[in-house]
Amino acid sequence: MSTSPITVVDPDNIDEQLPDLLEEMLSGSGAIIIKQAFPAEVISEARELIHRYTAEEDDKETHFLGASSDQVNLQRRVWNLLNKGEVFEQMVQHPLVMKIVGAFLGDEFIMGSVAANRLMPGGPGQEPHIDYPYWDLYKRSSFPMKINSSYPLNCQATVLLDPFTPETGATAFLPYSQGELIYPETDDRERFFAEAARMEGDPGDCVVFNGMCWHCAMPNVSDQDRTGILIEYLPKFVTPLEDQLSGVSDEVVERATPMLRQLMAMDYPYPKLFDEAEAAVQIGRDVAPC
Ligand SMILES: O=C(O)CCC(=O)C(=O)O
Ligand SMILES: [Fe+2]
Repeated sequence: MSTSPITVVDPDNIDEQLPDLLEEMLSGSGAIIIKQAFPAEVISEARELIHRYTAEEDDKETHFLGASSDQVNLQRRVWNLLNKGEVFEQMVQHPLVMKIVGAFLGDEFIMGSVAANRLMPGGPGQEPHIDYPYWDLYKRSSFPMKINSSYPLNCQATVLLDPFTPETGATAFLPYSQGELIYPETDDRERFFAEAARMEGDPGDCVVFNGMCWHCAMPNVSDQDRTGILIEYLPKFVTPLEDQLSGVSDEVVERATPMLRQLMAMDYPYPKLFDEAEAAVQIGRDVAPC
């Protein structure tokens, strides 16, 4: 019997299971998994592209590696994936993930970032952390008073391109830690590493989790790669992390589905120059929906 605390999504029973999945992410272990969300061809195409980009591109900005900044070449990032292969346009719109995230963050949710994290053999782990928009919550005074975990402003999806095992550096997370909404202190790390569970899985699996949950990539002590596609979903009103509107080519924009347009926040109107807008009533309960 598996001892993994991660609830497995049942695609055939999603409507009935959805309330439990949402509760699990908000107040339970913090993570759920869709087994074999993507077929082998999709995974191998994505993997080839990430290998090509990590070979061709210079080292990129990364984060949570303060203690190992001399090893960024062993934890390689590829950013702005919407512009780096049609396969990623499909990957960010998985119907089951859209359904879960839409219920978790509100159905006009957007995507803040889609990037790869390729952990090479010997690559270092990260510091335990929480994700954007909470990722610098250690600067507590820069956040609103009484900010708390009662509703989510982030939902992460990690698509596994390689086996995620304790040896390859499967993401570690501390079940239930999302409840407090605290950026882990240095003193919390010992407890974190002693009690953390791992997001283990096979290529093609997709782990969906609450970014308020303490987590981190772990050292890759194996002799194989460990690449994950990290997708960050946000409610409609949170500023995206990556500037997709500038970073994505016209070609991608032109073929974007309505879902992809929503994810890229293309039709989100704010900030807006109201002085230049049509003199019409746009907002209010009595305005007919457009
Ligand atoms: O690659 C991983 O295992 C996790 C990466 C992560 O949590 C992050 O970069 O925010
Ligand atoms: Fe993270």
